[in-house]
Amino acid sequence: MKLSKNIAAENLFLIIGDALIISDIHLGYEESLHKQGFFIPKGNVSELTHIINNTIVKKSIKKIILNGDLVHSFGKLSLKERYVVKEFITDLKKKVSKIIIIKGNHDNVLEYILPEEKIVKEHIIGDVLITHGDLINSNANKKEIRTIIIGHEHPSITISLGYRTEKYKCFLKGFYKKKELIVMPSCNMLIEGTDILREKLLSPYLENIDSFNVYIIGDKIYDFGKISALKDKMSNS
Ligand SMILES: [Mn+2]
Repeated sequence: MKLSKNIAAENLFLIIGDALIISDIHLGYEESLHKQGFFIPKGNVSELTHIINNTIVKKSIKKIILNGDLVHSFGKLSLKERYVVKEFITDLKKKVSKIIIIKGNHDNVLEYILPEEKIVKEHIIGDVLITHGDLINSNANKKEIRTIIIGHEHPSITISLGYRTEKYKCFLKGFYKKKELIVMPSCNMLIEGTDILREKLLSPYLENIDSFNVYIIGDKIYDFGKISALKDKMSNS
């Protein structure tokens, strides 16, 4: 689905030309749940890799932009986690000619795990600024920038249909100052995300999101209209 003039939402990702933007992979989240004693079936990362690879082929992707929080752990990574991260990047490099890694607030030790990679704070394509979204980027206020893409927030929304309630990941589109702002979901299927109608927002790019549009990710992407309208519907039902 087209979200903006040159930006399309595809599954949990965004596409600009031949670039695929992926946000909040949180590699190692599975292991952190195991450590806490939760039983989670393995294969979450290989499933994601499969979806990414299909998208690369289907959409003729040449460049991948990882928009922050590639890893989940804030601190030291276990050998297993380090291996998962290295393998993930090595695999991607076989599929595309360029990978850009944007630093997220979880990626404190990424430079040590991937010493051969350049890890950046942002990436600009034309008039689009791509940045993780935990901090306001100095380029965000530049007049050449017309659209800002962030992750970090992991937006999702709970929809109730009769007795059934389900949480869906979503994209948000609104404004930051006078610039178009697109918020991407976490592509990690184990991370449900922040319910944007009920929970406190994290990113400094987001204050009042009532005027934002919601795009729900289900079997395809659905335009659910404005948050304010959704709130009205919920309070009347
Ligand atoms: Mn983050």
